[in-house]
Amino acid sequence: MIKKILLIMPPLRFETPPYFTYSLPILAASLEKEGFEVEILDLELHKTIINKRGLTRLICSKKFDIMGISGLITSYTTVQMLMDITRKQFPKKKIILGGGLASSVPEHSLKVMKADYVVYGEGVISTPNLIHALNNNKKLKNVKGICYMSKGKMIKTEPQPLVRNLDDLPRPAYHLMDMKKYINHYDKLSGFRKNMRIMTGVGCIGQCTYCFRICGKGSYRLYSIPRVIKEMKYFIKKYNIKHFNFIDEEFLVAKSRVIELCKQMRKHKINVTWKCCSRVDSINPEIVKTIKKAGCVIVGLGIESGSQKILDNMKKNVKVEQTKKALRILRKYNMPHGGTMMYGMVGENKETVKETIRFCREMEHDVEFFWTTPYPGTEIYNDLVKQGKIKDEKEFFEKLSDAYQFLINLTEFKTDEEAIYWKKYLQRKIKIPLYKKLYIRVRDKGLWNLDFQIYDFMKRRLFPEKYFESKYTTKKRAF
Ligand code: B12
Ligand code: SF4
Repeated sequence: MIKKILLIMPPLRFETPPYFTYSLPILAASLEKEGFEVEILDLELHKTIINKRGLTRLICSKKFDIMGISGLITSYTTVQMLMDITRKQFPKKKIILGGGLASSVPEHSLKVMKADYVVYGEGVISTPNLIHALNNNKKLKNVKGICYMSKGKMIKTEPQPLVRNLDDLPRPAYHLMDMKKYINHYDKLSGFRKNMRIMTGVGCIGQCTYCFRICGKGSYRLYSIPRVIKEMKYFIKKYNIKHFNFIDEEFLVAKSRVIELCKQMRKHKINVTWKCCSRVDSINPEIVKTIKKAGCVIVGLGIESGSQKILDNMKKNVKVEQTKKALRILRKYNMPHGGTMMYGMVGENKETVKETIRFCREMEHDVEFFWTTPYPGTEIYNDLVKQGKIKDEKEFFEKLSDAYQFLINLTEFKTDEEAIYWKKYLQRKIKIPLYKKLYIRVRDKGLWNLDFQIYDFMKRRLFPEKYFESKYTTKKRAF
């Protein structure tokens, strides 16, 4: 009889402070609601012992009837290590895999990694249903949203319909997490000591070819405003949180809701700063003015490229002109912003590189470019498989990381060397003129009379911890 469930989250990154992830607290809450005993082992809090010996000792110290392991595809090696250790130490215990890794490669998870069951997609209904079925010897084929092996073949049951109203989900099981460990650390971007990640919705309406949607297409759903306010108040009261990071993929897309949320934040005297992410086509003057007034101090944008051809290949459904407009609006209202960029997309060539250079110079946009990385489950990955370019899946998954490194050449450049050369060329051609411009402006205008964009950029680099606490003194605007 399965009663005790041990859920494990592999570490996300080794060099950063503990990162709070909602995946397991949400899953655990739905399991507890069904009467199971749950323990969460978040390896983000045990980064120094992620080796065979350390993990063996840790796992052997736990009591459980079944184990569930989460993780993104980038945690492939750690997940495999965890499974191997568990198999050796507890040969009779069953292992369920879920989350980004298992949902994107269910067959590989069962056949190669040797998981007993995969829960794909949302998991909050499928996982308790799976365990009930195991406890009662019920047929697994009737449990939606899972995969398992039968007679050497993978059986994938029909998808579990999503919980449409997120408020119906139980509150994340914060009591199973050592919350203070995620809060009292320095955040590189915000500089605040007391900051917390918070989620007001999941999913996205986009269809980008390099993006994997764990819960499938059409999975965009939101928590209600009263629920978000309640959650923010809880964190402020209990942990004295001063800065929130909204982790929704698409925070600004539902404009009227954002405006109402901001209004409610002010009404409830939620005096915190916050960060959110947005597509460029969600930016307009009204929304920027509103979020700024409600405490937003930085907007993360997914710009990705300055070439229309590349944006079209990504199925980004955005025009370069829209991006420029969004940047101008943000700068006009003195709203700091990020803007991730990608290099190496299918179709990338000298011309698209030059278009991106022109874009970045014109918009004074200088960031590190990510390598376009074909994560499994995405359209660009599936195309590579069709073209026979992924010879050994396991070897490929083991190499997947944060997209800071070159992995596979998707571009029109004939060789890997050429593709790598043009990335360096791109970064150099953007950086050097921008730094020269900065030097000339400092020389001619003085440090305190720079336009907003440059001033903002310098402060972020030089004094990250002071970044959000100071008022911008310059009245001059870039656009
Ligand atoms: C916040 C976020 C981040 C955060 C933190 C990641 C994290 N661990 O939470 C940051 C910014 C650090 C990040 C980084 C990256 N991310 Co990210 N990220 C997200 C985002 C937007 C939300 C994740 C989240 O918290 N969701 C909410 C929770 C509740 O949902 P969930 O995690 O899916 O969990 C549910 C189910 O999956 C299931 N479940 C989860 N675990 C388990 C375990 C078991 C046993 C079971 C049964 C069920 C189960 O139940 C949960 C409750 O419903 C997602 C997009 C998305 N919508 O999921 C992308 C996403 C997870 N990220 C992704 C990627 C590719 C990355 C990067 C590689 C990007 C990059 N190029 O650098 C890096 C990887 C970093 C690293 N070193 O590994 C991909 C994952 C693809 C994959 N196949 O794994 C996603 C899906 C984005 C995308 N659309 O492609 N990311
Ligand atoms: S990349 Fe961003 S906009 Fe595109 S589908 Fe993914 S989350 Fe949505």
